[in-house]
Order: sequence, then C-alpha cells, then structure tokens
Amino acid sequence: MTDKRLTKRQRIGVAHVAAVVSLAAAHLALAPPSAHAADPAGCTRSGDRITCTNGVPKGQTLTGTSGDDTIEITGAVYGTVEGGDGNDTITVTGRDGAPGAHGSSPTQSGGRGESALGSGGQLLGGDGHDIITLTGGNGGRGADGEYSPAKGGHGGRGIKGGVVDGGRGINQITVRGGNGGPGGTSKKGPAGPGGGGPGMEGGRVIVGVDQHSSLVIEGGDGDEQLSNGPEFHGSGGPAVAYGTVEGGAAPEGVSIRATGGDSGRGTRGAAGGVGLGYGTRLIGTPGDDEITLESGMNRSGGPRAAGLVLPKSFDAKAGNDTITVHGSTGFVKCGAGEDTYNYTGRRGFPDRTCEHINRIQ
Ligand SMILES: [Ca+2]
Ligand SMILES: [Ca+2]
Repeated sequence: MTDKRLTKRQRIGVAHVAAVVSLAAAHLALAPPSAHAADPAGCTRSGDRITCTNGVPKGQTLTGTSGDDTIEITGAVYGTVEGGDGNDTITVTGRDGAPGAHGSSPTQSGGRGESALGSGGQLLGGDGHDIITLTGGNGGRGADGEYSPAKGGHGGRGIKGGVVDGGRGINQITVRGGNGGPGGTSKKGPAGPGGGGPGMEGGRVIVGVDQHSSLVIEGGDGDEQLSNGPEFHGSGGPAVAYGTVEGGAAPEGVSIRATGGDSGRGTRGAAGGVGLGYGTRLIGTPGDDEITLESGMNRSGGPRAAGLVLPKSFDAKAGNDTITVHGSTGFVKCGAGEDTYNYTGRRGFPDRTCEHINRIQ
C-alpha cells in the first residue's frame, strides 16, 4: 500500500510526497485510521457519497474513502481532491457568472463563469478506474438597456492552472469550458453574447499511469444569440488555450480528443474555438496513443479554425501512434514506433518520425 502510494506520487514531486507522509503521520496520531480529515465547509458525506456546494478552498483537502466514491462539487477547487482507492466518480462544476444588474449605469455585462479547477488546485483520481469530469460555469446574461444593452459573460474554464492526475487504473477524464451567456436586449436589438470558455487555460493533466485511459477536452460554446451590435463575442472557446497535456507513463497508451467549442451564429468575428492552442505542450505515452484534434463548428458560416495551432511542443513519444488533426499550422513529432498522421484541411508540419501521412476526408 505504502509503496503503491509513493510510486503514484513521485510524478507530482518530492515535496508533495513529504507533505502527504507527514500529514498521514499526524493524522494517525490524532484520529482512528478510518476517520478522515475535516471536510471543507459546504461538504456533506454519507458513506462513499460526498457533496460539496462551495468548492474546495486553497489549503484544504477533500479525501474520498477507500471504496467507490461519488464526489460532486459545485464551485471551484483551489485545494486538493483525492478519490483514493476504488472506482471513483468525481465531478466538479464551476458556478455560472452573475447576470448584469438591470437598471445600472453603465449597463452591466454578465459575469464570467467560474473555473472548475483553479490555480494551485489538485484533483487526484488515485488507484482504480476513475471518472473525472470538470466543467466551467456558464457566462451570465448581460443587462438590458434602452439603447445600450450589455454583453453576455464568457464561459468559465474547466481548468485554469492546477493539476489533474487520474492515477492508476482506466480513467475517463472529461474537461469542458462553460458556454457564453446571452447579451442583454434593447430597442435596437441584443448586445453581443459571451464566448465559450477554454477547456483548459494553464495547468497540467496526466491522463493515465498503467492502463489505457482517455481524456476528452472541449471548449465551451459561444452563445447562440444573434447580435445587431458591432461587437460580437460569441466565439467558441479553445479546448486548450495553453497548458500541458501528458499521456502519462501508461504502457498501453492513451486516447486524447480535443475539440474547440462551437461559435454563435452571428456574422462578425465569431469562429469555432481551436483544438490545441499555441501555448500547449502535448506529451504522449510510451504506448500506442490515439490523438484527435479539431476545432469547434463555425456557426456564422465562416471557415473553421484549426485543430492545432503552433503548439509549444507536441511529441507523441514511442509506440505506434495515430494522430488525426483537422487543420493544423503546427509542428508534430510522432516519435519512435510506426506512426500514422491523418489530416484534413491544412496539413501542418508532421516531422520525419511520422511514417504514414494521409490526407483523409
Ligand atoms: Ca475512493
Ligand atoms: Ca485511477
């Protein structure tokens, strides 16, 4: 047990291992082994069912049982959530942005949706087959005004900094940005709607350690409302604006799908969100990875954005990897093994380690 836990934690850093060990020692001295540390305010538990209504603040930890937990958290996680052993289902949902107050001057825009995992937060699946879902809050509605209504708020981020680590087992990790909020209305028509939030903006996701796990990451959708105004913000959020997506050590590889959010339907400046943005690092596993990148739909009729835009680094590592990109302007390293690179639209720059390059339809 101890060995397994240490092995699992090594990738998060020696400091964290030390903190966990000393916490465990202190805990043993103070409480019977079956007890858990005090839960954050707003959390209630009944057996392996834990519900939190006010997120998990910085410096606090919510720990599941050794069984199959169902953990549902509303509000951002800035602290630590540990599923522990067992097949855990962990769901974190950011709260929606506040609507703009009507009658205010100047009219007030809708607030941005809250992130699900905030900077410094940690979500650790632990051993077992975990289902982890993080969703940013939706943007708030803009205030109405006689002639100058206010814009809708943007969707929140699924991850804004922080670490998600599925741990051992077959993990299914889903990360999604919140949707944009509608604009307020006026005699001249509605104001611009909010854009979808990024699935991820900073931080790190480690998908799997030992078995074939999967990550689906999506940008939020721009609000569908049509706008008369010159400012149109109903664009789709990127799946990953920037940050690190790591397959992990899994010898059997991982599946990763990144899809940008869909845009609103207006005519100005709205586009589907990109898959992986320019500040992204993607690192494959030593096994056979399946990686698919695409933008969201452009519902205003314009061209679709790229699935991959100039990532900081993209290395699928060893294994026979299959990479499918719907539009790319980025460099891709397929790594050792017999790799396949499929693309539609712009080909991008797969390097010499990509043995099979196919234009698909
Ligand atoms: Ca558990
Ligand atoms: Ca796990």
